[in-house]
Amino acid sequence: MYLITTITLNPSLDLNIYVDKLRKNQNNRSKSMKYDIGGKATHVSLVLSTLDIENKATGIMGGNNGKTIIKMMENRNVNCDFVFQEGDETRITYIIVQQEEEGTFMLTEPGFRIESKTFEALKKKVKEIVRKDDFVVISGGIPPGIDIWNYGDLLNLIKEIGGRLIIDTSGECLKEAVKHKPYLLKPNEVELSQIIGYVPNSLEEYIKELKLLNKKGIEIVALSLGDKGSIISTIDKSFRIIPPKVVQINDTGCGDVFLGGAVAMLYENRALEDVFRFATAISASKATKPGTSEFSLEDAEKFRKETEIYDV
Ligand code: TA6
Repeated sequence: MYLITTITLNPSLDLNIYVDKLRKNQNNRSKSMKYDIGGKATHVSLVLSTLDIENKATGIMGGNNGKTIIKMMENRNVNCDFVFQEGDETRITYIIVQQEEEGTFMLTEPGFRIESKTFEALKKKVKEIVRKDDFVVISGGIPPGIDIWNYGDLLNLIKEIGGRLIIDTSGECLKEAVKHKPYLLKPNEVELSQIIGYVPNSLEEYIKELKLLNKKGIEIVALSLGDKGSIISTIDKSFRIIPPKVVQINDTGCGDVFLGGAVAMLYENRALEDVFRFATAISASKATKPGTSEFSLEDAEKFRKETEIYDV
């Protein structure tokens, strides 16, 4: 059986700050604060490990923040094997969560500058871990010090080994990812418009563009429409998914947990509709939790039954 490797090039320690409502030019006294595991491919590993699906989480970490994230992940049974850059500190992302109304405010830092020897060490580690037919999930952007050529090199390396790329990214990285024909690509509407050069204004236009990506060799395109759900497209079929209505507490990490649910079900060779029904349900569960990496399999089972799917 193949393994699943998740790569987070620019992880983050998230600090969730809970306030009644964020008010400008006032002292917003937080009601509580909570550190949590920042998303991206780390969240995919959390979902896989929660489902007892073997996987390995790697990427680049630094300092006490990096050690804190790894300890939190290992406490949730994730097998971590990160490259450490001495003397630097993994960034913190500040997420202000309002309790009087829906919606969060996120403040991110760029992350520390990656030295070339660090990136070489990561590529060496990927060569050691990844085998032919393994799923390799790469989520998020690239930190300072890693340019788009380095990113392309990493994707090339994985394809040369025969790994199946699953990519969730944006901007220049997304354009580069398309060139490497990933097995699964998960853009949102803004990210899709970045690669096609315009904003589709009908479901038919979206389907046409997703099919063009399938024809370019991308097996599965999962277009995220946020809390409106998603459109899933392969060469043979496409369907629209409508998520259940939930009371949203903190939407941070929903996209990453969605991808984790999809990867888990793909690994178990489920039918495509079941793959993304579960992905939608576990993502909905994440939205109802106060942290950035929290979800519940029990809630996901309930939400799975409330998720609608129809062919388009
Ligand atoms: O996708 C959610 C999340 O990973 C948060 O947990 C927070 O770490 C943020 O995104 C980081 O975003 P960035 O685009 O800066 O990597």
